[in-house]
Amino acid sequence: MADIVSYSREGDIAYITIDNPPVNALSLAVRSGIQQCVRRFVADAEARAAILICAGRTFIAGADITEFDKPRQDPWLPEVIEEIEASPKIIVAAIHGTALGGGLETAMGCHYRCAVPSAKVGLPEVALGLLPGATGTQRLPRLIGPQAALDVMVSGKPMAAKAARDAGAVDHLLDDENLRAGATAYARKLLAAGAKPRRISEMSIDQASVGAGFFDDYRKSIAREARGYFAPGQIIKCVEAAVSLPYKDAVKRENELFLECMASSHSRAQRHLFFAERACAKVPDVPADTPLRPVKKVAVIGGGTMGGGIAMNFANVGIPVVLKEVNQAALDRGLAIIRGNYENTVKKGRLSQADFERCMSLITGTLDYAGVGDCDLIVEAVFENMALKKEIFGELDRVAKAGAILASNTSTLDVDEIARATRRPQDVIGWHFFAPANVMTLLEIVRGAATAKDVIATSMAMAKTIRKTAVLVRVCFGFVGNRMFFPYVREAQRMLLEGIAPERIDRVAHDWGMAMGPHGVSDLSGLDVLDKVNNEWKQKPNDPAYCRMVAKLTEMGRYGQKTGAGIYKYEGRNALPDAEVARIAKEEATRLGVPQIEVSDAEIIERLFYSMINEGALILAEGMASRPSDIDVVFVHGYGLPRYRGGPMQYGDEVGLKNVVAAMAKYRQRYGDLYWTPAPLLKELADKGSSFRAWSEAREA
Ligand code: 3H9
Repeated sequence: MADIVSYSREGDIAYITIDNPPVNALSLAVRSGIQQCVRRFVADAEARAAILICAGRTFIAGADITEFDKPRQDPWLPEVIEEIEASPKIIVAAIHGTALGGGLETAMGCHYRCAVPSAKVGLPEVALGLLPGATGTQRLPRLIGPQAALDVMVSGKPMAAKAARDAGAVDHLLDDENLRAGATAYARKLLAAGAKPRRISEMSIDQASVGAGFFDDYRKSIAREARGYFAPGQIIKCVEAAVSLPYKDAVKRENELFLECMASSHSRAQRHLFFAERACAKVPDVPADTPLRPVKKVAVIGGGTMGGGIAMNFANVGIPVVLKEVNQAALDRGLAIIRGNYENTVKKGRLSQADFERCMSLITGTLDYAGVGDCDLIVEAVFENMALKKEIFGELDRVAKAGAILASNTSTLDVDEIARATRRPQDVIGWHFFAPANVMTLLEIVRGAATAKDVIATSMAMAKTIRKTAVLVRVCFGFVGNRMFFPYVREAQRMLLEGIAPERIDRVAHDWGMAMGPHGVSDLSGLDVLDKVNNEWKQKPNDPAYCRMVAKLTEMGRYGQKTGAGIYKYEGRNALPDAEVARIAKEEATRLGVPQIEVSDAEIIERLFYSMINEGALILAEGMASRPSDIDVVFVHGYGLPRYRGGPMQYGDEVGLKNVVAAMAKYRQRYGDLYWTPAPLLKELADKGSSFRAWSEAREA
């Protein structure tokens, strides 16, 4: 096997080549390899310059994230970078692919940086709840100025090579993609010009740009986006240290702040999600090399808000879509909504006029089922009614070409029953989009009992094509997301009856990190919709108080935001507490014998989330989701859970399953067995002092 880091020389140019697929992450072997090669270069009298270059698809993509949960092993990256920089002979970083995190930090330890035009550089540590802890927070502000460096580090967004060169993060943009030849020519040019090692740590920082109040203003400017997150504030502190302390002291400070990030629950959660989002693309019993069915043309049945949003996803990536509606007026309305959505995006400057026209030209309409006969994928997106869906699938069975994938955008219904309306259940699958379908990143893909493996593989691949994060689940009422969301809403509803103000429940959930509290979300989705779902649920809990206020307010025509009143009353989109709702809740509570109680904020969180976690444990034991981390991806992408919580199952692990079960015991005593009996898997793991993660790792091993 070739060395992970190797040293070679051609004439007076040495090459330090890293070859650690897939992304040249800075594992221990890479760090020591670089260190040894740098020492060899320094000692090599024939070598006048070295080029640090990577094999494979990319320059170093950062520290090896898999090592973060293990004890630290030396040489630690900052030491290696210091050694690179200390070299008395010049070292040039040759960048292709993505130089990210520790990768860019390593490149900034080099004396010069060149990049091919397609390369990108960035410091995305913030997305992992971390900061660039290998001197990145000290070097980048010296190279491109404090403000620009903060923007790069706080957003985590990579810069394209040209922008990086213009900003000063990269010194030289190569003419073409020929990395080795270009970097060699650049190194020779530097030598010819008598270039000396240029050490960023010795550069001064642009103090003038950092006036009084600069950092406070910066904090304010990111407050909304960074709400609840730990790392952005730490990054700002690092840059404050960069401008106010000598380099060495500031590096020490960076290290302290980095270790605080590393030890935070936020970083554990965000690192968990990094791997969770990659794991969910892998289906245990569907091999990665399963041949895919070609998807060149798509049909969407139903041009309502959901159908329109779904159609946009395909048009956005250049796939022609036929929208099928029942009459011309409905079709015109559907196409007008799509046009309006695109026009808004153009107005906001996020879509060019040409792209708008291209997208619109890809979407056509039809009133006849025959119009979808040549489509490779047909997504039904009519409202949630089994009889209607079965009728449509019967039609599709008649008109769709052989091998077409027939997908239902159902949020709760039995995909197997829908499949039975056709003579090709192997081609039928659920594609559960989340509203607004052109914006939300989650796609729950529901495999039926008979769904063919290549239909699953093609669906997962198509999800990626239309830039969705797909999670594969099995058939049960509400699938994974909604099934776990029901207990959350159930508890929020119960608390309403118990006399707890909805705005307080929502505030506590929001402070915990939810994009919106349960009552606000219920009003947004529509109480009538929730009520309909409850009524369709064959195994609805036998409890007259279950979601009583949803039913009551629906009866009163208070459907939520769309009718200007629901749990809240609305002035535009502004939700206002409504004394009338409090009165009705009290009246219903009296009728149902629900006592009025006081609860702590901690209880609100426990009841909302532990009920959800318990349902998750049932789902895992039943095999409805493949992994706890898949469930976490569903909630972060589809239900507004903050990334820094990592999802409900990760949150359970973080709290400790023992503590979850202990809290549930309290509520079981108060409310009885119906809702608060711990799922056998949850109890078993809690008793063993184990976690969902450990359970999952043992199963995958
Ligand atoms: C850091 O650098 C800290 C320092 O500041 C301080 C240290 C003291 N480590 O995404 P893909 C795996 S923090 C380990 O599917 P793509 C990934 O899990 C780091 N593994 O490919 C996957 O494995 P599998 C800062 C990693 O082409 C495989 O590689 N850097 C790492 O769509 C392919 O990945 C970052 O945050 C890693 N660093 O995208 C960059 N990176 O095949 C993180 C990837 O088994 N990485 N893997 O599922 C990325 O953003 C993308 O992976 C990248 C490629 C853009 C590079």
